[in-house]
Amino acid sequence: LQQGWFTESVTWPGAGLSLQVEEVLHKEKSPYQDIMLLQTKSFGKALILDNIIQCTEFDEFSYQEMISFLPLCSHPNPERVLVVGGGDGGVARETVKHPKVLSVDVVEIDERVVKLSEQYLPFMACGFKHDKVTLHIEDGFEFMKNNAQRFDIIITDSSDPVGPNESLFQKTYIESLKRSLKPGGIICSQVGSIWIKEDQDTMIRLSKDCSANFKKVTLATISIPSYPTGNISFILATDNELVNFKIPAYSFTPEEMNKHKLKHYSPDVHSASFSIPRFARMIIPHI
Ligand code: AAT
Repeated sequence: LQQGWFTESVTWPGAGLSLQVEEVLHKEKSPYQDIMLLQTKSFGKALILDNIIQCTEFDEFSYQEMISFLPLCSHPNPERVLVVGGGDGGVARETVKHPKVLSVDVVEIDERVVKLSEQYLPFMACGFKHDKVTLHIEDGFEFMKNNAQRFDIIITDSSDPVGPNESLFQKTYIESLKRSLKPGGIICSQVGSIWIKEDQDTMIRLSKDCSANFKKVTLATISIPSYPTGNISFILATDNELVNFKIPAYSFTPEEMNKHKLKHYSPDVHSASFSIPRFARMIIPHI
């Protein structure tokens, strides 16, 4: 921490994203990663793992709502949901809002992320309290090996491909996602920013691996100020040819959106997020 600022730069070569820090609330080294909780000046509380911002109180809703409802609302009957990562509870909190969801299994590798989120980020960790949610402290990859053909939706809410999560971005990972899906299921994984060369390379590789395993593969992109470049993108894939990602199979009514306090996702934002700038379309084939 230099002069009261935290800078994330590992994920954005040659540039940095800085947040002004009022207080370091907690700092520790877990068996998996360095964990830091910060009280920032304008983004509220922030969770940092291995010097990478995972979420901030100010804008986490954007990421959590979109990574959840893009796949859920593209599926005609998303009853069984698996979340790989997501130890802060934010994706659990969102996914249970979909009326067809019966169960959500969250598989987080690092128990300390869960415990510290319960302590410092209760507005997200509240997701774990819901009856439909089951938390497993385990490697997502290992969990899927023992759970074939079980899920309608698998959301990879994982850290970036550095450190313990590198395996989540490999070909064998896509194959195991496919094995754990029920017929017609949908996967959705965060893949970083369309503006960052290293992330583009991940997207190129993953879109190719997804195309080898699924009939339909596409990319969605959203804006979020606390991730590098203010952008994060998701790869979605399915074997269900009836799925048209751009047109939600289930549209929340305005009443439902108010009831669930949705702040970013709506049926029209769903459709718009699949409109990708030309430069990215040209770089990333198969989407
Ligand atoms: N919703 C917050 C955003 C995240 S959290 C990523 C979580 O994935 C972390 O809690 C991490 O401990 C967990 N994780 C990493 N590897 C595994 C694994 N193999 N199995 C299960 N959980 C894992 C993502 C932030 C995106 C950052 C964008 N720059």
